[in-house]
Amino acid sequence: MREEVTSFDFSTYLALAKDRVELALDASLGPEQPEKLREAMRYSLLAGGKRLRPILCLAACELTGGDSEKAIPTAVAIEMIHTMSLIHDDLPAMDNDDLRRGSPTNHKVYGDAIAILAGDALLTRAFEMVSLRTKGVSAERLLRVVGELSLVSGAPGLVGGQVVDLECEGKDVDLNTLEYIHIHKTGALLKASVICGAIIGGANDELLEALRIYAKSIGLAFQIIDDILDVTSSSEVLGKTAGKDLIADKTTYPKLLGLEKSRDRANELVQRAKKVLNPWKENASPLLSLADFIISRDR
Ligand code: GRG
Repeated sequence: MREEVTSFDFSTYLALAKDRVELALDASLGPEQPEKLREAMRYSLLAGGKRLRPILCLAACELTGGDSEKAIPTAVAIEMIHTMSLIHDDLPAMDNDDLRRGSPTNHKVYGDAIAILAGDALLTRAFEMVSLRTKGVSAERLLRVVGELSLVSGAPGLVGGQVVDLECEGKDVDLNTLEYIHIHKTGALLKASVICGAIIGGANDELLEALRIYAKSIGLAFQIIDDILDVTSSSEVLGKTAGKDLIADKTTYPKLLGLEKSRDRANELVQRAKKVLNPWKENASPLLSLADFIISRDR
């Protein structure tokens, strides 16, 4: 008898998932008025990007055996929160950058005031996506998702991480503080992406706990690689200004540990993330490959 060989084709999975997310993002913005606000929201939301967070959300929902179509509005919401955080992060009062996703930053095109308001509108639209535009998911699960997204967006998540990051510029920062910044500023939304997808799919407590460890580990690994790419890559490849951490005098993993040890740390975290999903490995190929992608990516 011939043994059936099933291998998971990650690049096809990634390309299909990305197309699915792009279509949903495009459909998510209606005829917002005034026109300028609508343009500014679309400009950044549809500017490309890896779409890693919504893809993680859909993959986590699939792992639970849930219908990932029901997680699409949440996946879009998460990309909206991510995009608004990039718009605000690039403002002159924050990181002051003029290149994002290979194009001029939102405020460079629309001005600071509209960029701030486009970010605000994307953030609030995210909560509309989950609460009003999701079909076939219980109110109890949606409320849990709204709770996760509220926490991750605010002081206990991105905002808190950003404040500590800004306060630490030009100062000596130890590894604990650096991890605090990374976990809040970057890791939290990656983690919420996985957890929200799993909640929509109906994950039990055991799987949710494993996914929390998986997501926390890949979230930190993601930012370590981001720090490394800032030093080793170019603005053309990254689509954002390379070497920015050095210019802004920020503490990074490579600065504290060196490149090799930073890579080792990211590798360890990804191995840990994959190990915790062992009991579900039959159905976890997308999440396992996404963990590998996070450290092998070049942008
Ligand atoms: C959410 C209310 C609210 C406020 C935002 C400005 C701010 C507060 C936080 C900054 C968060 C930030 C920009 C963190 C950096 C995260 C990061 C590494 C972004 C790059 O992610 P990629 O590589 O980008 O996934 P693409 O373009 O591929 O989506």
